[in-house]
Amino acid sequence: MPTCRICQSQFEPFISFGKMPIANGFLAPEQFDREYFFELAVGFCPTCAMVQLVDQPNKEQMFHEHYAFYSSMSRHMAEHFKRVALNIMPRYFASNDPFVVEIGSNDGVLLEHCVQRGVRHVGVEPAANVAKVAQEKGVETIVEFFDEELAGRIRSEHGQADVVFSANTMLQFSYMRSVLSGIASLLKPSGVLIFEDPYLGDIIEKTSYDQMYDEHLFYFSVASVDAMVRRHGMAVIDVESLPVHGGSMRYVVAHEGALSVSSAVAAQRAKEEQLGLRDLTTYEHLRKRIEQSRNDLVTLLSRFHDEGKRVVGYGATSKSTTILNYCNIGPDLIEFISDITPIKQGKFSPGMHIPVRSYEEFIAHYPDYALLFAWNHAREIMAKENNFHRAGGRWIVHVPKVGVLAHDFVR
Ligand code: DWN
Repeated sequence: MPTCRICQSQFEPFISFGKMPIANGFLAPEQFDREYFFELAVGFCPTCAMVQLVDQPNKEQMFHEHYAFYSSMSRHMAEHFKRVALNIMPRYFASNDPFVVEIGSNDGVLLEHCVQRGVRHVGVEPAANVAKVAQEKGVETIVEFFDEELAGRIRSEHGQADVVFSANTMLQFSYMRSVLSGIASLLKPSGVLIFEDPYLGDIIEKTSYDQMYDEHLFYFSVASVDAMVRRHGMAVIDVESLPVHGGSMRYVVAHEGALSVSSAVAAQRAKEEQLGLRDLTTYEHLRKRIEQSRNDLVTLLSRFHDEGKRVVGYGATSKSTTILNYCNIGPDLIEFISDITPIKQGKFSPGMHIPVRSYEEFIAHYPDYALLFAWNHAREIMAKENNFHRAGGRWIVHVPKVGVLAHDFVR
C-alpha cells in the first residue's frame, strides 16, 4: 500500500487511470519512441484527509527549459493575478517596504505588477524558458526549485517576507516538508502564505477528473491543508472560493496564533463535512462517475466519427492529456487540437499523438464540433468565438457532464 506524503499513514488508491505520459510533454514525431509513461493512480488518506497521486514522475521530467505552459496566455487569468497583486497581497503588508516571494512565478504574470509599483520581490521558477519571459519584464527570478535551502538563501539576501504567494504550484511538491519548513522560516512573524489551487470539492462536484495528472500531486481541501501546515507551526486563517481553473480555493496561512482566524474557515470546513470529503464512499462514487464520463465521451465522439463530422479539440491543456489517454481518444476521433501557445504548435499531444495546430487553422476551416478541453476558460473563449457559432459550430463539453451545448448557450 502507498504511504501518505503528509502523515506517513498507508492509504489505498480509489482510481487507476493506467499508463500516462507527462501532461505537458508535447512532442515531435522523432521523440515518440522514447516517450516516458508512468502509472496514474489517485488515493485518499483517511488519517489526514489528503487526496494524492500514488506515483509522480521526477520534477525535472515535468519542469525544464521547454516547459509548455505560459500563464499569460489567458487574458482573464492575467486580470485575476493583477487583482491579487494590487488588492489581495497589500492587505498583509506590514510596512511600507514590503517584500514578496512567489513560488512558481512562471512568466511573471503576477510579479510584473510588483515591478511596476516598485515592490521588492523575488520569483522562483524552475522552468527556464518561462522564467526568461518574466526576467525580460524586469521580474527578479531565481531559476531553481523552491525548497528549505533556497528559502534560507532568499532570507539571508533579502530578509523575511510579508507575503509568500503561490498559484497552482503548492499542489506539485513531493518534498512538501522541505517547502513548508522553508516558508515558515521565510515569513515574518506577521507574514502570510497565500496560495490558490484547484479545490477538491469542485473536482468531486464537477467530476473534473482531468485535474488529475502528473503535476497535480495533491488535491487540497481546507481540512487537509490545515492539517498539513499545522505540522510546521502554521494554520489556515482565511479561505475564499475562486471561479478560476474550474473551481479553486485561496488559502491564507499564518504562523499559528499570530493572526485571527476568519469565520470563513469553519464555514468551509462544515461544507466539506456535508460534501463527504472525509468519507471513502465519496471517492468510490467519484470513480463510478469518472468511468461513466469516459463511456459517454467515447460514445459521443464515435457517433460523430461515424456520421462523418469534423471534431477538433480547443486548448491543448495539461488536463486534456488525462482525458485523451484514459479514454484512448486519438487522431481518428479528433482531427487536431487548436492552441494559441507557440511552443505547442506543430507538436503532438502526449501519449495519443494528436497534432497541435495554431488558432489560425481553427478559424480557417471551422469544424462541426469543438471539444472544449480549456473548459475552465469557457467564458473568455465563448466571448471570442461568435464566428464559429455563426458558422453552425457546436461545443462538446465533458464537465460536469458529457454533452453538446445548445445553440443558444452562448447567445
Ligand atoms: O495547474 C496548472 C495550470 C494553471 O496550468 C498547471 N499544472 C499547468 C496548466 O494546466 P492547463 O494546461 O490545463 O491550463 P489551462 O490554463 O487550462 O490551459 C489552457 C490552454 O488553452 C493553454 O495551452 C492556452 C490555450 N488557450 C487557447 O488556445 N485559447 C487558452 C485560451 C484562453 C484561448 O483562448
